[in-house]
Amino acid sequence: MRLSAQTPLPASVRVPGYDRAAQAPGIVHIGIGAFHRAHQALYTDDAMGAGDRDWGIVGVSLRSGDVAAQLNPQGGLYSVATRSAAGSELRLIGAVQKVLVAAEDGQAVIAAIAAPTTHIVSFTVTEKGYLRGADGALDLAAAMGVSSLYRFVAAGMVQRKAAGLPGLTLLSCDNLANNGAVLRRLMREYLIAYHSDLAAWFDATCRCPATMIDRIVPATTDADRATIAAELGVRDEGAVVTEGFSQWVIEDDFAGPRPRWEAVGAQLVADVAPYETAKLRLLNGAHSALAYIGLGRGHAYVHQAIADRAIRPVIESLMRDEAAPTIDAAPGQDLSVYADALLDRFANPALDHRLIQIAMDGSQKIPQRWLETLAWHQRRGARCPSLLAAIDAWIAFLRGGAFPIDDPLADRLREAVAGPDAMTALFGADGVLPSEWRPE
Ligand code: CS2
Repeated sequence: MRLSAQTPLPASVRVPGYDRAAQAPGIVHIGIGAFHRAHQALYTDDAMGAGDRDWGIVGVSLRSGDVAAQLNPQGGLYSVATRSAAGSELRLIGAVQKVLVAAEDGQAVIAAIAAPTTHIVSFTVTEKGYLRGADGALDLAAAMGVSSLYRFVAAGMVQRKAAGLPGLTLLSCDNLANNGAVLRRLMREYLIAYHSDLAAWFDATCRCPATMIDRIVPATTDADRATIAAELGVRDEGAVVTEGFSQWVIEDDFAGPRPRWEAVGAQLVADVAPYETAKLRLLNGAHSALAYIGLGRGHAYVHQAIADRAIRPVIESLMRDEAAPTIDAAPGQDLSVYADALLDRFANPALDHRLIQIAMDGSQKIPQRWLETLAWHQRRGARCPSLLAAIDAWIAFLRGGAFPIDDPLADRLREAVAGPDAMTALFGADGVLPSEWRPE
């Protein structure tokens, strides 16, 4: 039997505390993977549980029909399993109403963005989904392609403007530095190239707040689905598995109404930068180092790599000695306590977070995770031995042939590491990832 609104569930499973059928869709979310389902959708579910109305989510997959096939037959319902050493907890999320596949039904996506009830379009499309070229500017050719978020958002905005509807809040929930400002700039570049008549309307009516989003959500496995089916008593093809920890810091700059996410644990602040930078350089920086160093030493999971006595001190020093000093902490933000908490989260034995999943798309992740820290220290005449060890491990990973290289720049990376000076070919002025940091 398959999960649906009609299936009886064990009393231990928490269910949505509001009338799902009575909610209008208020959010269109592009890139509805496991992360969105375990994070933003859960906060929105909580907000509706606390009394907010009409914040149903229309999920969009740009290309793959997988999530639509998982969720639509279940009326959008799915469960989130929270796992820690202390035990596991299961709850049902009702915020997602349906999932559209842009490659199959682009008109429905555009109509959802243009709907008068929609106020927010949010994104988890991963770093590469923003379609930036090597210089950081929008890759205009790619942005005309089939998996371009910009095409759909712009087409929805054309209809909104024509109908005299208000502008939108475009909410990036990806691990980019200054994700709000980056999305605003790229969206403008797209409009100026292809819909110049919309640019002024976009500037005047739309907002792109920055966010820091944090929750470790490994890809769901068949084994996870089987365990959850045993707990639920029915099959849930859309189930996600995550840790207990969750954090969401959002710049309070919206074009119109929004859910009261601050009433259910999110932090609405004036400046997200200190949180975002700390998260990218400590958490994500350590994650990528764990991935490449860990895989090189034969580990499969994050909890195994952090338990390795040859790796743990490198990760500790990467976070405490190299990344933390580069951050201007916000009042009350204690980076030493943050690093302690991260070490515990990495060690979570109940979560099998695959290193190979984190190793994906290194070219898109490494600049904001490692290179900004390296540049900061280089300007002060200092070196970062732990980050340099991580870079060596990345180069060994790219050279090794033991794992497939899943990266939009895979060919250029392979070519760069085949030569005698991989460092310069990767990071030099004409390298694959030119940065302010220069290898010495
Ligand atoms: C990870 C992130 O896959 C990765 O690159 O570093 O997905 C990480 O788990 C999240 O950002 C945690 O919030």
